[in-house]
Amino acid sequence: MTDKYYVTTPIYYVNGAPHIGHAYTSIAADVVARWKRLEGRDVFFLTGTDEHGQKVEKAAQDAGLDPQSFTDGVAGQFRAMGEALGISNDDFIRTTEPRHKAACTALWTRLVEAGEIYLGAYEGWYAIRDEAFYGEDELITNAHGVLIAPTGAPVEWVREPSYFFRLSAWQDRLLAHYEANADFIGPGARRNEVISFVRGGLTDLSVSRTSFRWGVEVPNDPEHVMYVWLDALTNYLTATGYPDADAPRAGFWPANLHMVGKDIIRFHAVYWPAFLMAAGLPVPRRICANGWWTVEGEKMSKSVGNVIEPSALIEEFGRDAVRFFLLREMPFGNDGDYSRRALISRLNVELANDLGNLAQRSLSMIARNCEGRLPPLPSPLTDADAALLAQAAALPRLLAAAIDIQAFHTALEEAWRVIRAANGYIDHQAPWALKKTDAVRMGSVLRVLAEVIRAVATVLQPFMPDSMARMLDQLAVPADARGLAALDHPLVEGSVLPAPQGIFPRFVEEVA
Ligand code: ME8
Repeated sequence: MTDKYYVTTPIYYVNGAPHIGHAYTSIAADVVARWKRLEGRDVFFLTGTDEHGQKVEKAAQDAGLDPQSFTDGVAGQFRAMGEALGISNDDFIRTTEPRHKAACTALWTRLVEAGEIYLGAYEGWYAIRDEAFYGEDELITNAHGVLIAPTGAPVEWVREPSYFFRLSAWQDRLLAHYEANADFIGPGARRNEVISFVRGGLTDLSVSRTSFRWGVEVPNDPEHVMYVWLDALTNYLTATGYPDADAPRAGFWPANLHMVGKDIIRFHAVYWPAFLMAAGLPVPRRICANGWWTVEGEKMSKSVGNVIEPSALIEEFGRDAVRFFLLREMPFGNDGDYSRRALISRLNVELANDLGNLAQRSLSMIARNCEGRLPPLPSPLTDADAALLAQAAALPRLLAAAIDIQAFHTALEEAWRVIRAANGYIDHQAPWALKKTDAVRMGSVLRVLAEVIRAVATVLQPFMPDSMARMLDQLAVPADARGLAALDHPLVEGSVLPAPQGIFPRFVEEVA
């Protein structure tokens, strides 16, 4: 198996500012990227912005700006969101970059040469908000008797010359691919949804537009710009240097994982593999869709005025608390609700009480009673020592299995099972009492705890990079010994630990 691992986020539309929905998918992909690096894989992690199409063009017009200056501004906000959240992407792609236009042109040309694209005329419904075509049978009538998309987006009748991609010809090959690759789409509910959509029959897809200009020009026919989804999906190839087979990152294709929201699974699991197969290129290994966040029970929307901006949350609670909350609160794949109360409760109970106190209690006893030096491991281990150490040693395996199916909440539950067991162990062993009766055993208990905290902090680095780095600093773990493989070796007896400092303070809500 190659040690390369390529993971992506969706590229976000620059029609408006980032919110916690965008933050969520980026954090999830970031955890995967960081986890794979801990495993020692050669990771390429891509995020970026989707800057063409009618929706962005319209947003620029509304803002009174030309599309390029408008997208420059909003792309900057997405970049800043990533930095504020600690997203460890290796590249940030913008679809208005020359490298991307070159990749789109190359892919288009290849599809034309393969006979997969032909010129025709499109007549039908289009939703600018979704940048999607809908069949009449998919539309619904709203309370005012107006036809709208199944997503609720307004639709308009479009009639224009258009190039088509022979999607209908790929139906059987797509179904065969889903059948042969059970992990291609996750979670299971989304897989079933995609399979039944494809079984329902595919029609050829309109892949160019002539009624506006803000897009990548079709080669040899500049009246047309490419359909924004063909343009957007190609970003994943662009970043590997496509079409240059000798580009430094060419070896990262096919991607291991496209992390997306459930709203865009069809584009990724149907259109994208069809384009790739038609161009004779390998398809990604897996597409995993997250559910949707509502806010205090309501759909997040600008008109309701309940949009939660990641920057405001980070400022108030800190980036690691926000990362932890979003991944812990919502079983990945399901929908979830953001509420301030739930966030504060998880922060105080799971971070401050369970994990923060465990580290603070253990490390401050080492500081006070062991001259700040790491005591020796017990020899022999008691049953309680062995049981707790074994639980901690199983963490890398358990988390790897959960993260490979993007079950982030399960990964965190596994870690918390060990944290709670360690809190039970410390209460039961009562090292503060041993101090007077058996100082050697007290040291042994604290050392077992130090090993467990180190294992927990190591596996939680992808979720909470800053605070877990501080926790590992407090255990004097060298920077080059923070990968999963380092857990095979115990900490160094006698090492001098820096003075412990609380990592997760309790959050006290100010009463007005
Ligand atoms: O769809 N809850 O961009 P986009 C959870 N440009 N996730 C959410 C969310 C919410 N309330 N709102 C948004 C596009 N997301 C295209 C993608 S990829 C080649 C092109 C997340 O700005 C979720 O991942 O509308 C969703 O798929 C993505 O943001 C959509 O971002």
